[in-house]
Amino acid sequence: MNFVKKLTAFMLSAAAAAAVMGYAQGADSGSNIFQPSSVICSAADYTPAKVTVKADYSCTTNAVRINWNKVSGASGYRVYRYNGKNWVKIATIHSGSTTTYRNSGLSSGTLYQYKVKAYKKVNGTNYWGEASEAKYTSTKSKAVTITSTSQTTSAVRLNWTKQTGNGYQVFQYKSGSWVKIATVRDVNTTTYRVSGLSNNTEYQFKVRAYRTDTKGRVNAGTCGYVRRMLGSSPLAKNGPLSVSGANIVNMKGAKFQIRGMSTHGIMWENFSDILTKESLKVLRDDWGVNTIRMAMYTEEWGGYTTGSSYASQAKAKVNQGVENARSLGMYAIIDWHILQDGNPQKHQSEAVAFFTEMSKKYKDYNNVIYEICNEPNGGVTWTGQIKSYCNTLVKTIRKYDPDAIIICGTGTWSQDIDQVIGNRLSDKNCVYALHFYANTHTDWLRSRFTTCYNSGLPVIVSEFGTCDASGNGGFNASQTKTWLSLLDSKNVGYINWSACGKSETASAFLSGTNLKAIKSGTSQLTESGKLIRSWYRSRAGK
Ligand code: IDC
Repeated sequence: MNFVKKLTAFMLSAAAAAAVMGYAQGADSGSNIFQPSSVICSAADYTPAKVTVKADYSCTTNAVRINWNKVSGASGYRVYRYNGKNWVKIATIHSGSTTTYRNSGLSSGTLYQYKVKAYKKVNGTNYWGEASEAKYTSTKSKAVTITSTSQTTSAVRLNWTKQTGNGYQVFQYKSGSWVKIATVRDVNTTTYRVSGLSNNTEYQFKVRAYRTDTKGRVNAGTCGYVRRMLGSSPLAKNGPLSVSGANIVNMKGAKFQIRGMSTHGIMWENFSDILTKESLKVLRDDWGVNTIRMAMYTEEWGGYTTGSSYASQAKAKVNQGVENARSLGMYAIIDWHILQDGNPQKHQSEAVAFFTEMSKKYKDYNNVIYEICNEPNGGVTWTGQIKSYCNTLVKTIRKYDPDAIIICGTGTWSQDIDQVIGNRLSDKNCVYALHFYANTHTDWLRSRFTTCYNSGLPVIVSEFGTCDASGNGGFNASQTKTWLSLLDSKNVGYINWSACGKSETASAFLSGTNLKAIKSGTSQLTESGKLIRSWYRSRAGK
Protein backbone atom coordinates (compact mmCIF):
# COMPACT_ATOMS: atom_id res chain seq x y z
CA MET A 1 0.00 0.00 0.00
CA ASN A 2 1.52 3.33 -0.93
CA PHE A 3 1.49 6.34 1.35
CA VAL A 4 -1.40 8.21 -0.33
CA LYS A 5 -3.71 5.19 -0.08
CA LYS A 6 -2.75 4.64 3.56
CA LEU A 7 -3.46 8.25 4.40
CA THR A 8 -6.86 8.21 2.70
CA ALA A 9 -7.85 5.06 4.54
CA PHE A 10 -6.83 6.59 7.84
CA MET A 11 -8.79 9.78 7.17
CA LEU A 12 -11.94 7.82 6.30
CA SER A 13 -11.80 5.66 9.38
CA ALA A 14 -11.18 8.69 11.57
CA ALA A 15 -14.28 10.32 10.15
CA ALA A 16 -16.30 7.19 10.77
CA ALA A 17 -15.03 6.98 14.34
CA ALA A 18 -15.92 10.62 14.89
CA ALA A 19 -19.41 9.94 13.61
CA VAL A 20 -19.90 6.95 15.89
CA MET A 21 -18.64 8.86 18.91
CA GLY A 22 -21.07 11.66 18.24
CA TYR A 23 -18.71 14.40 17.24
CA ALA A 24 -20.38 17.03 15.11
CA GLN A 25 -19.12 16.58 11.61
CA GLY A 26 -16.92 19.38 10.43
CA ALA A 27 -17.30 21.40 13.61
CA ASP A 28 -14.32 22.46 15.63
CA SER A 29 -11.92 20.78 13.28
CA GLY A 30 -9.41 23.55 13.85
CA SER A 31 -6.17 22.83 12.22
CA ASN A 32 -6.82 19.09 11.97
CA ILE A 33 -5.22 18.20 8.71
CA PHE A 34 -7.07 14.87 8.68
CA GLN A 35 -10.48 16.47 8.26
CA PRO A 36 -10.69 17.45 4.62
CA SER A 37 -14.13 18.66 3.53
CA SER A 38 -14.49 15.83 1.00
CA VAL A 39 -15.15 13.18 3.74
CA ILE A 40 -17.75 15.09 5.77
CA CYS A 41 -20.87 12.88 5.70
CA SER A 42 -24.32 14.26 4.93
CA ALA A 43 -27.71 12.71 5.97
CA ALA A 44 -27.98 11.15 2.55
CA ASP A 45 -25.01 8.94 3.34
CA TYR A 46 -26.84 7.35 6.30
CA THR A 47 -30.13 6.79 4.48
CA PRO A 48 -30.70 3.06 4.10
CA ALA A 49 -31.80 1.58 0.82
CA LYS A 50 -35.41 1.01 -0.20
CA VAL A 51 -36.79 -2.29 1.14
CA THR A 52 -37.80 -5.07 -1.22
CA VAL A 53 -40.58 -7.20 0.25
CA LYS A 54 -40.28 -10.78 -0.96
CA ALA A 55 -42.94 -12.13 -3.28
CA ASP A 56 -43.80 -15.07 -1.08
CA TYR A 57 -45.72 -14.71 2.15
CA SER A 58 -47.66 -17.00 4.42
CA CYS A 59 -51.07 -16.58 5.90
CA THR A 60 -53.70 -18.19 8.08
CA THR A 61 -57.30 -17.19 8.62
CA ASN A 62 -56.21 -14.41 11.01
CA ALA A 63 -52.55 -13.58 10.33
CA VAL A 64 -50.15 -12.71 7.55
CA ARG A 65 -46.38 -13.11 7.62
CA ILE A 66 -44.33 -11.01 5.21
CA ASN A 67 -40.59 -11.24 4.60
CA TRP A 68 -38.15 -8.82 3.01
CA ASN A 69 -34.53 -8.68 1.96
CA LYS A 70 -32.07 -7.38 4.52
CA VAL A 71 -30.97 -3.80 3.92
CA SER A 72 -27.31 -3.33 4.57
CA GLY A 73 -26.53 -1.03 7.44
CA ALA A 74 -30.15 -0.78 8.60
CA SER A 75 -30.76 -0.51 12.33
CA GLY A 76 -34.33 -1.66 11.98
CA TYR A 77 -37.54 -1.51 10.02
CA ARG A 78 -40.98 -0.11 10.23
CA VAL A 79 -44.06 -1.90 8.90
CA TYR A 80 -47.13 -0.06 7.63
CA ARG A 81 -50.55 -1.37 6.67
CA TYR A 82 -53.03 0.33 4.40
CA ASN A 83 -56.39 0.96 6.04
CA GLY A 84 -58.21 1.94 2.86
CA LYS A 85 -57.22 5.60 3.13
CA ASN A 86 -53.84 5.92 4.80
CA TRP A 87 -50.75 3.92 5.51
CA VAL A 88 -50.76 3.26 9.22
CA LYS A 89 -47.68 2.33 11.19
CA ILE A 90 -48.26 -1.07 12.79
CA ALA A 91 -44.82 -2.13 14.01
CA THR A 92 -41.24 -1.00 14.48
CA ILE A 93 -38.57 -3.64 14.49
CA HIS A 94 -35.42 -2.61 16.33
CA SER A 95 -33.08 -4.96 14.60
CA GLY A 96 -31.52 -4.70 11.17
CA SER A 97 -31.25 -8.45 10.84
CA THR A 98 -34.92 -9.21 11.49
CA THR A 99 -36.48 -9.37 8.07
CA THR A 100 -39.90 -10.83 8.79
CA TYR A 101 -43.08 -9.70 10.46
CA ARG A 102 -46.24 -11.54 11.41
CA ASN A 103 -49.35 -9.43 11.65
CA SER A 104 -52.00 -11.24 13.69
CA GLY A 105 -55.51 -10.45 14.84
CA LEU A 106 -56.72 -9.99 11.25
CA SER A 107 -60.07 -10.85 9.71
CA SER A 108 -60.41 -13.96 7.59
CA GLY A 109 -60.65 -13.83 3.80
CA THR A 110 -59.58 -10.17 3.67
CA LEU A 111 -57.10 -8.22 1.57
CA TYR A 112 -54.21 -6.52 3.41
CA GLN A 113 -51.42 -4.35 1.96
CA TYR A 114 -48.11 -3.68 3.63
CA LYS A 115 -45.10 -1.43 3.13
CA VAL A 116 -41.77 -1.68 4.91
CA LYS A 117 -39.15 1.04 5.46
CA ALA A 118 -35.63 0.62 6.81
CA TYR A 119 -34.02 3.10 9.16
CA LYS A 120 -30.51 3.74 10.33
CA LYS A 121 -29.81 5.32 13.66
CA VAL A 122 -26.82 7.67 13.76
CA ASN A 123 -26.05 9.97 16.68
CA GLY A 124 -29.51 9.46 18.09
CA THR A 125 -31.10 10.45 14.83
CA ASN A 126 -33.04 8.01 12.67
CA TYR A 127 -32.43 8.23 8.96
CA TRP A 128 -35.30 6.68 6.99
CA GLY A 129 -35.09 4.85 3.72
CA GLU A 130 -37.73 4.91 1.04
CA ALA A 131 -40.80 2.74 1.67
CA SER A 132 -41.06 -0.51 -0.26
CA GLU A 133 -43.66 -1.01 -2.95
CA ALA A 134 -47.03 -2.03 -1.54
CA LYS A 135 -47.17 -5.76 -0.85
CA TYR A 136 -50.59 -7.28 -1.50
CA THR A 137 -51.59 -10.18 0.69
CA SER A 138 -54.73 -11.76 2.00
CA THR A 139 -55.73 -13.94 4.88
CA LYS A 140 -57.36 -17.29 4.18
CA SER A 141 -61.09 -17.70 4.25
CA LYS A 142 -62.50 -19.74 7.09
CA ALA A 143 -63.59 -23.37 6.73
CA VAL A 144 -66.82 -24.02 4.92
CA THR A 145 -69.36 -26.49 6.28
CA ILE A 146 -71.72 -28.08 3.82
CA THR A 147 -74.97 -27.71 5.70
CA SER A 148 -77.46 -29.51 3.53
CA THR A 149 -77.95 -31.16 0.20
CA SER A 150 -80.86 -32.17 -1.91
CA GLN A 151 -80.86 -34.37 -4.93
CA THR A 152 -82.67 -35.76 -7.91
CA THR A 153 -81.70 -38.84 -9.87
CA SER A 154 -79.17 -36.79 -11.85
CA ALA A 155 -78.18 -33.80 -9.75
CA VAL A 156 -77.08 -32.76 -6.28
CA ARG A 157 -77.57 -29.32 -4.80
CA LEU A 158 -74.99 -28.31 -2.22
CA ASN A 159 -75.65 -25.60 0.37
CA TRP A 160 -72.97 -24.29 2.69
CA THR A 161 -72.10 -21.73 5.33
CA LYS A 162 -71.25 -18.20 4.16
CA GLN A 163 -67.68 -17.06 4.68
CA THR A 164 -65.65 -13.91 4.01
CA GLY A 165 -63.73 -13.80 0.74
CA ASN A 166 -64.28 -13.46 -2.99
CA GLY A 167 -66.28 -16.64 -3.51
CA TYR A 168 -66.18 -20.42 -3.41
CA GLN A 169 -64.58 -23.29 -5.27
CA VAL A 170 -66.48 -26.53 -5.76
CA PHE A 171 -64.64 -29.81 -6.27
CA GLN A 172 -65.77 -33.27 -7.26
CA TYR A 173 -63.85 -36.50 -6.77
CA LYS A 174 -63.40 -38.06 -10.20
CA SER A 175 -61.43 -41.22 -10.93
CA GLY A 176 -58.99 -40.87 -8.11
CA SER A 177 -58.51 -37.15 -7.74
CA TRP A 178 -60.25 -33.94 -6.81
CA VAL A 179 -61.28 -31.85 -9.79
CA LYS A 180 -62.47 -28.26 -9.53
CA ILE A 181 -65.86 -28.21 -11.23
CA ALA A 182 -66.96 -24.66 -10.47
CA THR A 183 -65.96 -21.32 -9.05
CA VAL A 184 -68.78 -19.32 -7.51
CA ARG A 185 -67.56 -15.74 -7.79
CA ASP A 186 -69.94 -14.24 -5.29
CA VAL A 187 -69.43 -14.69 -1.60
CA ASN A 188 -73.17 -14.31 -0.93
CA THR A 189 -74.06 -17.26 -3.15
CA THR A 190 -73.79 -20.26 -0.88
CA THR A 191 -75.30 -22.90 -3.09
CA TYR A 192 -74.37 -24.82 -6.21
CA ARG A 193 -76.15 -27.47 -8.22
CA VAL A 194 -74.05 -30.22 -9.77
CA SER A 195 -75.96 -31.72 -12.67
CA GLY A 196 -75.36 -34.43 -15.25
CA LEU A 197 -74.80 -37.12 -12.63
CA SER A 198 -75.80 -40.77 -12.85
CA ASN A 199 -78.46 -42.45 -10.80
CA ASN A 200 -77.53 -45.10 -8.19
CA THR A 201 -74.02 -43.73 -8.04
CA GLU A 202 -72.12 -42.26 -5.16
CA TYR A 203 -70.39 -38.89 -5.45
CA GLN A 204 -68.07 -36.87 -3.26
CA PHE A 205 -67.88 -33.08 -3.17
CA LYS A 206 -65.85 -30.43 -1.42
CA VAL A 207 -66.44 -26.71 -1.17
CA ARG A 208 -64.06 -24.06 0.09
CA ALA A 209 -64.14 -20.27 0.33
CA TYR A 210 -61.27 -18.29 -1.13
CA ARG A 211 -59.85 -14.78 -1.22
CA THR A 212 -57.45 -13.55 -3.89
CA ASP A 213 -54.71 -11.08 -3.07
CA THR A 214 -55.38 -9.38 -6.45
CA LYS A 215 -51.84 -10.29 -7.56
CA GLY A 216 -52.62 -13.79 -8.68
CA ARG A 217 -52.54 -15.68 -5.45
CA VAL A 218 -55.67 -17.39 -4.11
CA ASN A 219 -55.86 -18.07 -0.38
CA ALA A 220 -58.47 -20.72 0.19
CA GLY A 221 -59.85 -22.02 3.47
CA THR A 222 -60.47 -25.54 4.64
CA CYS A 223 -62.97 -27.52 2.58
CA GLY A 224 -66.34 -28.77 3.67
CA TYR A 225 -66.96 -32.32 2.45
CA VAL A 226 -69.94 -34.49 1.59
CA ARG A 227 -70.50 -37.86 0.03
CA ARG A 228 -73.89 -38.43 -1.57
CA MET A 229 -75.53 -41.27 -3.39
CA LEU A 230 -78.24 -40.77 -5.98
CA GLY A 231 -81.22 -43.06 -6.33
CA SER A 232 -83.72 -44.75 -4.07
CA SER A 233 -81.50 -46.98 -1.95
CA PRO A 234 -81.67 -46.49 1.84
CA LEU A 235 -78.34 -44.65 1.81
CA ALA A 236 -79.33 -42.44 -1.12
CA LYS A 237 -82.57 -41.45 0.57
CA ASN A 238 -81.21 -41.03 4.07
CA GLY A 239 -77.52 -40.14 3.82
CA PRO A 240 -75.41 -39.96 6.95
CA LEU A 241 -77.26 -40.87 10.13
CA SER A 242 -77.04 -39.15 13.47
CA VAL A 243 -78.75 -39.20 16.85
CA SER A 244 -81.48 -36.76 17.78
CA GLY A 245 -83.27 -37.21 21.07
CA ALA A 246 -83.91 -40.91 21.60
CA ASN A 247 -83.86 -41.69 17.88
CA ILE A 248 -81.58 -42.14 14.95
CA VAL A 249 -82.36 -39.59 12.27
CA ASN A 250 -81.44 -39.22 8.61
CA MET A 251 -79.67 -36.33 6.90
CA LYS A 252 -82.91 -34.34 6.86
CA GLY A 253 -83.49 -34.88 10.56
CA ALA A 254 -86.38 -37.33 10.07
CA LYS A 255 -86.53 -40.44 12.25
CA PHE A 256 -84.83 -43.37 10.59
CA GLN A 257 -85.46 -46.94 11.63
CA ILE A 258 -82.70 -49.45 11.08
CA ARG A 259 -84.03 -52.82 9.93
CA GLY A 260 -81.13 -55.13 9.65
CA MET A 261 -79.80 -58.64 9.48
CA SER A 262 -76.72 -59.73 11.38
CA THR A 263 -74.31 -62.25 10.00
CA HIS A 264 -73.33 -65.15 12.19
CA GLY A 265 -69.60 -65.08 13.06
CA ILE A 266 -67.83 -63.99 9.87
CA MET A 267 -64.80 -66.12 10.67
CA TRP A 268 -66.72 -69.36 10.82
CA GLU A 269 -67.78 -71.85 8.15
CA ASN A 270 -69.43 -70.05 5.24
CA PHE A 271 -71.16 -67.44 7.39
CA SER A 272 -69.53 -64.47 5.67
CA ASP A 273 -70.89 -65.63 2.29
CA ILE A 274 -74.01 -63.55 2.84
CA LEU A 275 -71.79 -60.47 2.29
CA THR A 276 -71.76 -60.90 -1.49
CA LYS A 277 -73.36 -58.14 -3.47
CA GLU A 278 -75.91 -60.56 -4.91
CA SER A 279 -77.15 -61.71 -1.52
CA LEU A 280 -77.14 -58.27 0.07
CA LYS A 281 -79.19 -57.05 -2.87
CA VAL A 282 -81.83 -59.72 -2.18
CA LEU A 283 -81.93 -58.69 1.46
CA ARG A 284 -82.35 -55.08 0.40
CA ASP A 285 -84.90 -55.53 -2.37
CA ASP A 286 -86.84 -58.62 -1.39
CA TRP A 287 -86.68 -58.26 2.40
CA GLY A 288 -86.58 -54.50 2.90
CA VAL A 289 -83.35 -54.73 4.90
CA ASN A 290 -81.41 -51.46 5.08
CA THR A 291 -78.50 -52.53 7.29
CA ILE A 292 -76.11 -55.46 7.45
CA ARG A 293 -74.29 -56.16 10.70
CA MET A 294 -71.00 -58.00 10.52
CA ALA A 295 -70.44 -60.00 13.69
CA MET A 296 -66.70 -60.28 14.18
CA TYR A 297 -66.15 -62.45 17.24
CA THR A 298 -63.18 -61.29 19.25
CA GLU A 299 -62.23 -64.24 21.43
CA GLU A 300 -64.00 -67.44 20.48
CA TRP A 301 -62.02 -69.81 18.27
CA GLY A 302 -60.72 -68.03 15.18
CA GLY A 303 -61.74 -64.71 16.70
CA TYR A 304 -60.02 -61.44 15.98
CA THR A 305 -57.67 -61.55 18.96
CA THR A 306 -56.68 -65.21 18.50
CA GLY A 307 -54.06 -64.75 15.81
CA SER A 308 -52.93 -62.29 13.20
CA SER A 309 -54.03 -64.42 10.26
CA TYR A 310 -57.55 -64.56 11.71
CA ALA A 311 -57.44 -60.83 12.24
CA SER A 312 -56.46 -60.06 8.69
CA GLN A 313 -59.03 -62.49 7.29
CA ALA A 314 -61.72 -60.88 9.43
CA LYS A 315 -60.74 -57.40 8.25
CA ALA A 316 -60.93 -58.47 4.63
CA LYS A 317 -64.45 -59.74 5.24
CA VAL A 318 -65.46 -56.58 7.03
CA ASN A 319 -64.15 -54.61 4.08
CA GLN A 320 -66.05 -56.75 1.61
CA GLY A 321 -69.24 -56.17 3.58
CA VAL A 322 -68.71 -52.42 3.92
CA GLU A 323 -67.94 -51.98 0.22
CA ASN A 324 -70.74 -54.19 -1.07
CA ALA A 325 -73.24 -52.55 1.26
CA ARG A 326 -72.02 -49.12 0.20
CA SER A 327 -72.40 -49.86 -3.47
CA LEU A 328 -75.96 -51.06 -2.82
CA GLY A 329 -76.75 -48.06 -0.65
CA MET A 330 -77.05 -50.03 2.59
CA TYR A 331 -75.68 -49.31 6.05
CA ALA A 332 -73.01 -51.60 7.49
CA ILE A 333 -72.26 -52.22 11.15
CA ILE A 334 -68.76 -53.26 12.15
CA ASP A 335 -69.43 -55.32 15.27
CA TRP A 336 -66.63 -56.03 17.77
CA HIS A 337 -68.43 -59.12 18.92
CA ILE A 338 -67.30 -59.73 22.46
CA LEU A 339 -69.08 -62.63 24.12
CA GLN A 340 -66.90 -65.17 25.90
CA ASP A 341 -64.51 -62.34 26.81
CA GLY A 342 -67.25 -60.76 28.97
CA ASN A 343 -65.35 -57.68 30.07
CA PRO A 344 -64.73 -55.36 27.11
CA GLN A 345 -61.56 -54.11 28.82
CA LYS A 346 -59.99 -57.53 28.41
CA HIS A 347 -59.08 -56.81 24.79
CA GLN A 348 -59.23 -53.04 24.95
CA SER A 349 -55.84 -52.42 23.37
CA GLU A 350 -56.70 -54.67 20.41
CA ALA A 351 -60.05 -52.89 20.11
CA VAL A 352 -58.32 -49.50 20.08
CA ALA A 353 -55.95 -50.64 17.34
CA PHE A 354 -58.78 -52.19 15.32
CA PHE A 355 -61.11 -49.19 15.49
CA THR A 356 -58.24 -46.81 14.80
CA GLU A 357 -57.72 -48.67 11.56
CA MET A 358 -61.43 -48.88 10.75
CA SER A 359 -62.17 -45.22 11.47
CA LYS A 360 -59.18 -44.07 9.44
CA LYS A 361 -60.34 -46.18 6.55
CA TYR A 362 -64.05 -45.43 6.67
CA LYS A 363 -64.16 -41.90 8.09
CA ASP A 364 -65.75 -40.52 4.94
CA TYR A 365 -68.20 -43.38 4.42
CA ASN A 366 -71.77 -42.48 5.17
CA ASN A 367 -72.84 -46.08 5.57
CA VAL A 368 -70.53 -47.26 8.34
CA ILE A 369 -71.68 -47.68 11.95
CA TYR A 370 -69.30 -48.88 14.66
CA GLU A 371 -70.46 -51.30 17.35
CA ILE A 372 -67.71 -51.37 19.93
CA CYS A 373 -68.73 -54.17 22.30
CA ASN A 374 -71.50 -56.59 21.43
CA GLU A 375 -72.44 -57.97 24.83
CA PRO A 376 -70.53 -57.17 28.00
CA ASN A 377 -71.30 -59.88 30.55
CA GLY A 378 -69.90 -61.75 33.52
CA GLY A 379 -70.83 -59.16 36.12
CA VAL A 380 -69.36 -56.08 34.48
CA THR A 381 -71.41 -52.91 34.89
CA TRP A 382 -71.79 -49.65 33.02
CA THR A 383 -70.15 -47.58 35.75
CA GLY A 384 -67.61 -50.21 36.67
CA GLN A 385 -66.00 -51.16 33.36
CA ILE A 386 -68.15 -50.54 30.32
CA LYS A 387 -68.45 -46.75 30.34
CA SER A 388 -64.73 -46.29 30.71
CA TYR A 389 -64.08 -48.70 27.83
CA CYS A 390 -66.68 -46.96 25.66
CA ASN A 391 -65.20 -43.56 26.43
CA THR A 392 -61.78 -44.71 25.29
CA LEU A 393 -63.15 -46.31 22.13
CA VAL A 394 -65.32 -43.34 21.24
CA LYS A 395 -62.30 -41.05 21.56
CA THR A 396 -60.32 -43.48 19.42
CA ILE A 397 -62.91 -43.44 16.65
CA ARG A 398 -63.51 -39.69 16.86
CA LYS A 399 -59.85 -38.97 16.12
CA TYR A 400 -60.67 -39.84 12.54
CA ASP A 401 -64.40 -40.20 12.13
CA PRO A 402 -66.11 -37.21 13.68
CA ASP A 403 -69.72 -38.19 13.45
CA ALA A 404 -70.57 -41.79 12.54
CA ILE A 405 -72.96 -43.56 14.86
CA ILE A 406 -71.31 -45.64 17.57
CA ILE A 407 -73.26 -48.41 19.28
CA CYS A 408 -72.26 -49.06 22.88
CA GLY A 409 -73.06 -52.40 24.47
CA THR A 410 -74.46 -52.56 27.98
CA GLY A 411 -74.17 -55.01 30.89
CA THR A 412 -75.72 -58.51 31.15
CA TRP A 413 -75.49 -59.25 27.41
CA SER A 414 -76.72 -55.78 26.51
CA GLN A 415 -79.80 -55.76 28.65
CA ASP A 416 -78.75 -53.23 31.30
CA ILE A 417 -79.53 -50.11 29.30
CA ASP A 418 -81.16 -48.59 32.38
CA GLN A 419 -77.68 -48.22 33.93
CA VAL A 420 -76.93 -45.62 31.28
CA ILE A 421 -79.79 -43.29 32.23
CA GLY A 422 -78.30 -40.10 33.63
CA ASN A 423 -74.80 -41.41 32.93
CA ARG A 424 -74.42 -41.24 29.17
CA LEU A 425 -71.28 -40.60 27.23
CA SER A 426 -70.89 -36.99 26.21
CA ASP A 427 -70.61 -37.89 22.52
CA LYS A 428 -73.88 -37.03 20.85
CA ASN A 429 -73.85 -39.75 18.21
CA CYS A 430 -73.71 -42.73 20.55
CA VAL A 431 -76.60 -45.12 20.89
CA TYR A 432 -76.95 -47.84 23.51
CA ALA A 433 -77.56 -51.49 22.75
CA LEU A 434 -80.51 -53.51 23.97
CA HIS A 435 -80.56 -57.18 22.93
CA PHE A 436 -83.47 -59.55 23.32
CA TYR A 437 -84.31 -63.12 22.45
CA ALA A 438 -88.07 -63.30 22.20
CA ASN A 439 -88.64 -66.52 24.12
CA THR A 440 -86.37 -65.47 27.01
CA HIS A 441 -86.72 -61.72 27.43
CA THR A 442 -90.28 -60.58 27.62
CA ASP A 443 -92.43 -57.97 29.38
CA TRP A 444 -89.88 -57.03 32.03
CA LEU A 445 -87.27 -56.11 29.41
CA ARG A 446 -89.85 -54.37 27.26
CA SER A 447 -90.87 -52.20 30.17
CA ARG A 448 -87.22 -51.39 30.83
CA PHE A 449 -86.89 -50.39 27.19
CA THR A 450 -89.94 -48.13 27.41
CA THR A 451 -88.64 -46.43 30.55
CA CYS A 452 -85.29 -45.78 28.90
CA TYR A 453 -86.76 -44.59 25.62
CA ASN A 454 -89.18 -42.28 27.43
CA SER A 455 -86.30 -40.81 29.42
CA GLY A 456 -84.69 -39.80 26.12
CA LEU A 457 -82.05 -42.52 25.92
CA PRO A 458 -81.19 -43.44 22.32
CA VAL A 459 -81.52 -47.20 22.15
CA ILE A 460 -80.95 -49.64 19.33
CA VAL A 461 -81.71 -53.32 19.26
CA SER A 462 -78.50 -54.25 17.49
CA GLU A 463 -79.30 -57.94 17.95
CA PHE A 464 -82.44 -59.93 18.60
CA GLY A 465 -83.59 -63.46 18.04
CA THR A 466 -87.00 -64.97 17.54
CA CYS A 467 -86.20 -67.80 19.96
CA ASP A 468 -84.34 -68.76 23.15
CA ALA A 469 -81.26 -66.79 24.20
CA SER A 470 -79.14 -69.79 23.30
CA GLY A 471 -80.07 -69.24 19.66
CA ASN A 472 -81.61 -72.68 19.49
CA GLY A 473 -85.13 -73.78 20.37
CA GLY A 474 -88.14 -71.85 21.56
CA PHE A 475 -89.19 -70.08 18.39
CA ASN A 476 -91.76 -67.56 19.58
CA ALA A 477 -93.60 -65.64 16.88
CA SER A 478 -96.00 -63.84 19.18
CA GLN A 479 -93.35 -62.51 21.57
CA THR A 480 -91.28 -61.48 18.57
CA LYS A 481 -94.21 -59.56 17.12
CA THR A 482 -94.97 -57.89 20.45
CA TRP A 483 -91.38 -56.69 20.60
CA LEU A 484 -91.22 -55.49 16.99
CA SER A 485 -94.56 -53.66 17.27
CA LEU A 486 -93.31 -51.83 20.34
CA LEU A 487 -90.04 -50.87 18.64
CA ASP A 488 -91.88 -49.83 15.47
CA SER A 489 -94.13 -47.57 17.52
CA LYS A 490 -91.03 -45.66 18.66
CA ASN A 491 -89.10 -45.87 15.39
CA VAL A 492 -86.35 -47.74 17.17
CA GLY A 493 -84.24 -49.96 14.93
CA TYR A 494 -83.54 -53.70 15.20
CA ILE A 495 -81.25 -56.28 13.70
CA ASN A 496 -82.04 -59.96 13.53
CA TRP A 497 -79.66 -62.78 14.45
CA SER A 498 -78.81 -64.27 12.02
CA ALA A 499 -78.51 -64.38 8.24
CA CYS A 500 -77.05 -67.87 8.03
CA GLY A 501 -77.97 -71.49 7.45
CA LYS A 502 -76.54 -73.01 10.61
CA SER A 503 -78.95 -75.57 11.87
CA GLU A 504 -80.27 -73.64 14.87
CA THR A 505 -83.58 -71.87 15.45
CA ALA A 506 -82.21 -68.34 15.16
CA SER A 507 -80.98 -68.90 11.59
CA ALA A 508 -83.02 -67.30 8.83
CA PHE A 509 -81.96 -69.76 6.12
CA LEU A 510 -82.38 -73.49 5.88
CA SER A 511 -79.16 -75.37 6.30
CA GLY A 512 -77.50 -76.07 2.99
CA THR A 513 -78.55 -72.71 1.53
CA ASN A 514 -75.93 -71.18 -0.70
CA LEU A 515 -75.47 -67.91 1.17
CA LYS A 516 -73.46 -66.43 -1.68
CA ALA A 517 -76.53 -66.26 -3.86
CA ILE A 518 -79.69 -66.37 -1.81
CA LYS A 519 -82.98 -66.37 -3.67
CA SER A 520 -85.87 -63.96 -3.35
CA GLY A 521 -89.03 -65.41 -1.81
CA THR A 522 -89.42 -67.89 1.03
CA SER A 523 -88.23 -71.20 -0.42
CA GLN A 524 -84.89 -71.08 1.45
CA LEU A 525 -86.23 -69.67 4.69
CA THR A 526 -86.73 -71.13 8.15
CA GLU A 527 -89.73 -70.27 10.29
CA SER A 528 -87.70 -67.48 11.78
CA GLY A 529 -86.57 -66.23 8.35
CA LYS A 530 -90.14 -66.19 7.06
CA LEU A 531 -91.38 -64.18 10.03
CA ILE A 532 -88.57 -61.63 9.75
CA ARG A 533 -88.82 -61.25 6.00
CA SER A 534 -92.56 -60.66 6.06
CA TRP A 535 -92.33 -58.21 8.97
CA TYR A 536 -89.53 -56.24 7.32
CA ARG A 537 -91.29 -56.23 3.96
CA SER A 538 -94.45 -54.79 5.41
CA ARG A 539 -92.50 -52.07 7.24
CA ALA A 540 -90.68 -51.26 4.00
CA GLY A 541 -94.00 -50.95 2.19
CA LYS A 542 -93.55 -54.07 0.08
C1 IDC B 1 -74.57 -67.79 19.21
C2 IDC B 1 -74.75 -68.56 17.93
C3 IDC B 1 -74.28 -69.97 18.11
C4 IDC B 1 -72.89 -69.95 18.66
C5 IDC B 1 -72.83 -69.13 19.92
C6 IDC B 1 -71.43 -69.01 20.49
O1 IDC B 1 -76.08 -68.51 17.51
O2 IDC B 1 -74.35 -70.66 16.90
O3 IDC B 1 -72.49 -71.28 18.92
O4 IDC B 1 -73.27 -67.84 19.66
O5 IDC B 1 -70.62 -68.37 19.66
C7 IDC B 1 -76.00 -63.61 21.68
C8 IDC B 1 -74.71 -63.40 21.02
C9 IDC B 1 -74.54 -64.29 19.82
C10 IDC B 1 -75.14 -65.67 20.07
C11 IDC B 1 -76.62 -65.48 20.25
C12 IDC B 1 -77.39 -66.80 20.45
O6 IDC B 1 -74.49 -62.06 20.68
O7 IDC B 1 -73.17 -64.38 19.54
O8 IDC B 1 -74.88 -66.45 18.94
N1 IDC B 1 -76.86 -64.60 21.39
O9 IDC B 1 -76.93 -67.44 21.60
N2 IDC B 1 -76.51 -62.92 22.66
C13 IDC B 1 -77.67 -63.45 23.04
C14 IDC B 1 -77.91 -64.56 22.23
